[in-house]
Amino acid sequence: IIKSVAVAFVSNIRFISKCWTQWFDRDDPDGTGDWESMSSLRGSYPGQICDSPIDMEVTTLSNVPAAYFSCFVRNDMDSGFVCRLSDQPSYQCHDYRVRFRCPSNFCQQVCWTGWYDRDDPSGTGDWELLANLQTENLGEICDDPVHIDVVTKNDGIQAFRTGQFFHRLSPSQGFACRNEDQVNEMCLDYKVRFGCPCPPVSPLTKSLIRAK
Ligand SMILES: [Ca+2]
Ligand SMILES: [Ca+2]
Repeated sequence: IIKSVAVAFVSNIRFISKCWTQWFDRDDPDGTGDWESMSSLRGSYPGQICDSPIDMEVTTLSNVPAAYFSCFVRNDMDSGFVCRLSDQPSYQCHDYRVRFRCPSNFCQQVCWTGWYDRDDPSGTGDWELLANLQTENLGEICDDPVHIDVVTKNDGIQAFRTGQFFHRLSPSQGFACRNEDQVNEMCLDYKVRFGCPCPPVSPLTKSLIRAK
């Protein structure tokens, strides 16, 4: 009986998705707390979290599970994670990070393009729209990207960490920063890349990979 239970356990394990997102740490615990809520994460990392996560993991940046602590106003897969200073006896939160387990098809076959920087913010802003990039780089970017990554050109800082306001930021439209939307009326110079579904691997390529 023990053996059959063990076999059932092992065979179930195979069906548990290993598709974890990267760790997300979009906020620091200053201000009112550490806000890693689902809505803000989806805004900061468009396309990088599946629509219906099946698990969530929260740890401090030094890898201590959040379960070791308590008093979180949000801590579930629908809302994400929020630690409010005002809920803590010490009026302090650790700096937490969050990742999600997604259905396995979410992880399969995403291929990133190279980086693109077609514009400088000297005119009306920094325009890195998908349609322009597709036209100017024929055949290099798929029709319907599923992810977008935007960082500053010089320092590689994630766009959302700069504090600037963006006119467009999505895998389907690309990126645009308008100077008129900024406090100092000047966008930084950004570069973008897109995550596309990978082309299918032919049977010949598969057998070559296996032979290596
Ligand atoms: Ca954090
Ligand atoms: Ca640019």
